[in-house]
Amino acid sequence: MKNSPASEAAFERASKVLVGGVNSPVRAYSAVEGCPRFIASARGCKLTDVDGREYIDYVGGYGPMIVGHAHPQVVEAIRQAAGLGTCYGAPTPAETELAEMITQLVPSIEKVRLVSSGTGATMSAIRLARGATGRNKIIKCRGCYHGHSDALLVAAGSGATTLGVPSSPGVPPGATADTLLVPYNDLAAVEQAFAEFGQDIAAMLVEPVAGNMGVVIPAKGYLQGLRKLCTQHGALLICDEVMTGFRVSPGGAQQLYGLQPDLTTLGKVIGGGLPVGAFGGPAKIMDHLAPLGPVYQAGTLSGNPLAMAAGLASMRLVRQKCFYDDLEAKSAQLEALLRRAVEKVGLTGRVCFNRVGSMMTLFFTPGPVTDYATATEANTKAFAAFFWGMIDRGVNLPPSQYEAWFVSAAHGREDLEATAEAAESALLSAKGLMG
Ligand code: KE4
Repeated sequence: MKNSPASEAAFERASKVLVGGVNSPVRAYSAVEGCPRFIASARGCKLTDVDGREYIDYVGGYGPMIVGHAHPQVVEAIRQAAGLGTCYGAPTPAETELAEMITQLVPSIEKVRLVSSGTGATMSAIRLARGATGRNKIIKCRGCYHGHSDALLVAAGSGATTLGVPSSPGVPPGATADTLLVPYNDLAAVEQAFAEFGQDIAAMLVEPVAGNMGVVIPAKGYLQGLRKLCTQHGALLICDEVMTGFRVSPGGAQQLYGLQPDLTTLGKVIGGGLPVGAFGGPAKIMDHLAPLGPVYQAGTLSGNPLAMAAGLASMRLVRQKCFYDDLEAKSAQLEALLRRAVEKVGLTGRVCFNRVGSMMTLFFTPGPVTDYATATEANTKAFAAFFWGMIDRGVNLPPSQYEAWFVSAAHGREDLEATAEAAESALLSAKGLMG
């Protein structure tokens, strides 16, 4: 592990006034033990840290940066919007434009409510589902992460699993008493939940492609099975597409898998890197929301003009012809190069690779990884050695086995080849820890 004096100094200073030196736990590098790299700037697929070191980036802000960092059209859109004012506390045409774009791309969404984070989107969607159905219980999957609202911070993935607190202190039992947990990809468990609580289940919330225990792919028929069970029991199916929305296809995972959810949550890509979230669905459900209906939801920065400008600029770029075909080609090439690196170091059959579109995870376990239980069998020490091997060779991965890597439109062939070359050496360091 190379030393990084400027990051170390920045981390020491930050740790005096920011809890853990960060504003989101996964950034603290707890799972890989070491000093987080403090970033000075980013452009395209590259980050530059405060020590002046450059990295090929696969964190992508944890999903938003699908067009690449500091894209000129996104930067210009933000610059222009900033000159017109940054927050009015009043509606603007830009919010309508982004909502119209979302409804055009996601046929299951007739009306939208914009918010400022994915957590805000999922928390509000759950409240809406409860208000619209008059029921209390919700079902979520172990290992899926839907943000940090109380009712959903139980058996949560992402940073919660990374830090070993999938169910956080400070969440009173009453807040999760109505949250039913099932394994991902297990339809029988969902059937059982409905058999026991059918008439009181308001919704099932699911990541259509799980990205917060590492990438876990829905088994054939799983999502359609959830749809059928929810319909059968009068519950709403909520697809949490905060990560997969406009990431895995032009219409998100629901387009990829031909799914018609009742509600969808969005975030990340639709904000172009600025704070945003959204939830949407048919008017007959959405109109239960204030000011039309009694279900309250609000936000000072909802539909913020700068976030709208960045989101619209990004969404215009992803709607360009061949955007997703090109991204798929790059992602498939990276997978092939990494599989070859795994083979070269003699780790075939000892690691496994899950990918959907431009989100992927290399698991340090033979696999297959199909749910939280199999994901958490991974050798996290081997992952940490791999992580540091990659950082030292100029490749920035999420600092946790339980996160997705993201390819952007800005990654070029030479970046992918350099990544695979770095991986070959980094895998050798990991191999020594795999028994
Ligand atoms: P935010 O509140 O972090 O904007 O979104 C919460 C959320 C909701 N739903 C899904 C499917 C998500 O992936 C997320 C957030 N993703 C994590 C990355 N695994 C955010 C990174 C972080 O916590 O710093």
